[in-house]
Amino acid sequence: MPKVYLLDYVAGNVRSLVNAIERCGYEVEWIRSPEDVPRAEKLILPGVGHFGHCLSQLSAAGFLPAIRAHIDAGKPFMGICVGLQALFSSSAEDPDCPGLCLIPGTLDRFDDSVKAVPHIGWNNASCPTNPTLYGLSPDSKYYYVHSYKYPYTKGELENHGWAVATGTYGTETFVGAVAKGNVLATQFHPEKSGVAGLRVIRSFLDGSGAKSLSEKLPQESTIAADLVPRDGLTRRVIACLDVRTNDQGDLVVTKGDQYDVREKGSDRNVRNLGKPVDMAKKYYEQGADEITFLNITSFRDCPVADLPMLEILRRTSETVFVPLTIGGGIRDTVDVDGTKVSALEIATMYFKSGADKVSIGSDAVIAAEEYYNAGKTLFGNTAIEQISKAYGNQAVVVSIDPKRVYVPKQEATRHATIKTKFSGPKGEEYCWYACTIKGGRETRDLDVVELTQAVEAMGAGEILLNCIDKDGTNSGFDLELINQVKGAIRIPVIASSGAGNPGHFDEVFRETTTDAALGAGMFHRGEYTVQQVKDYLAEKGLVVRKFEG
Ligand code: 1PR
Repeated sequence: MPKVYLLDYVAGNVRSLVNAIERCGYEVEWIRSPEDVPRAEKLILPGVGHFGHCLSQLSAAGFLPAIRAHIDAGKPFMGICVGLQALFSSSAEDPDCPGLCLIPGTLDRFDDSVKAVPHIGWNNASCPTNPTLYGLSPDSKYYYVHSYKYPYTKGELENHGWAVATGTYGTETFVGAVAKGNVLATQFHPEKSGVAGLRVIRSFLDGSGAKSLSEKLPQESTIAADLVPRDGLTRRVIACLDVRTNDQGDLVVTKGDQYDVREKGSDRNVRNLGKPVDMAKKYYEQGADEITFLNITSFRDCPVADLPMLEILRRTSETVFVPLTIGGGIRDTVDVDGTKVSALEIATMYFKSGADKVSIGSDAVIAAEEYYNAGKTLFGNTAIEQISKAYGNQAVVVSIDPKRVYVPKQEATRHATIKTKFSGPKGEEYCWYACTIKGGRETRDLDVVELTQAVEAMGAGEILLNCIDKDGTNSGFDLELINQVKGAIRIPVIASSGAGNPGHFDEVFRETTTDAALGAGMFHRGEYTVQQVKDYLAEKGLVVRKFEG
């Protein structure tokens, strides 16, 4: 098998990249010290997390001169995400830390005054001077997850010989990929961009991308006047699999009604809807933009390193090339032999097994309570802070399980209330949403506004917003809840709970500013496919990613 060399400089999630490279027929060899760089013919620099963290690790380990020498020697080089950002001179994310300075310019942060940041989801990488650059296609979408970007100015990079592909988020057009000579760099994650992304990796590995580039140098005159892609970020549709062991000891996908996952009959068996790995693959093939696994019971009767979800992730990430999130049990814990295991160590195991994001539930509620008790002080020791520092904010999702609490008037509670269209059992016109822990078993005196603002301050990158009242009811999302949370924070929100048909997805995207929507039961029961939901949204004029088989 031909080889490609991957630079190993920081703990990051590179498992999916390795899987994608192997899928393209290449073998990965790791470069662990600068002395090894010269033996690499093709070198990939995966970038995870924070610009300063990444560049200072590279610099401290002595990699920067070796990377420069590799590029100067004309050998193939590919940078991904922060690996693209590293090519620039600097970033506002860490102004004191210099980049490789191959491209003069400073990255800045997306404006979050009117849109969620990080920019998470599927967007364009369109190159008007060379539409099929490295296998890119103007009709395909690519998976991005980043808060900092290089703003695109027509002709600026092209005048220095770079071919540039762009995406547009809100009114901001940014550099999605650059290529020149032996160098390709993508802001998006090709390894998480389905078949469209695999095409880019393959064209780098087999050299066809660089060849087509040298045949077609960018000309400023050929840059289309209307560079802004027609549609930009798509509406994300996520399939969620709640996983637990059933009474026979098998790991199954289940689904509750308002979190009760047992059958209604007298035997009260855990509802078994299928096998996790098979179902994840099925949803990927139906066009799901992401897959979320929630381990809804702890598997604490086995050593942490043998957690069954690790194996599920390993197997899923071999065939599913969209982002994978894993939740459940991510907190400091004690292993069966008495060893303390931190939430960061558990997250690391999940990332190494193929997860792209971890989702934290109960532990986030406890951390938020402590944050308020300490007068909104951050100590840097929570799971959210530690994991987001090591892997970047985008890797940390907070999953919330709220329940409605009705009150007759706003003054009846200290919590953030809304006036609801659906009055309570005693005709109450107001409600607030109480956070729960342990899968809804325990309700806390903390509302969703308090929780989401606290975890945003700690460094969470996204909110998975469930709703116990709506879960499994097929009656549509709780639009009031979603609007309240969206009004409170800047990070993206995934609406969850209640989806029963494609119309509910259309409704939540139109009546709220949610960034993504998630369904479970309607997919598991085979009532609708993800593809049907997306077709419906497209018919209604919403932009979705089409699955490329
Ligand atoms: O607290 O960090 O260990 O995390 C536990 C995780 O497990 C949390 O994310 C919590 O939401 C989840 N969880 C715990 N118990 C249950 C349960 O159902 N008994 N599932 C549970 C939560 C909710 C959604 C569901 C949507 C959509 N499931 O993920 O998929 O509500 O369903 P629908 O479209 O069929 O309505 P920790």
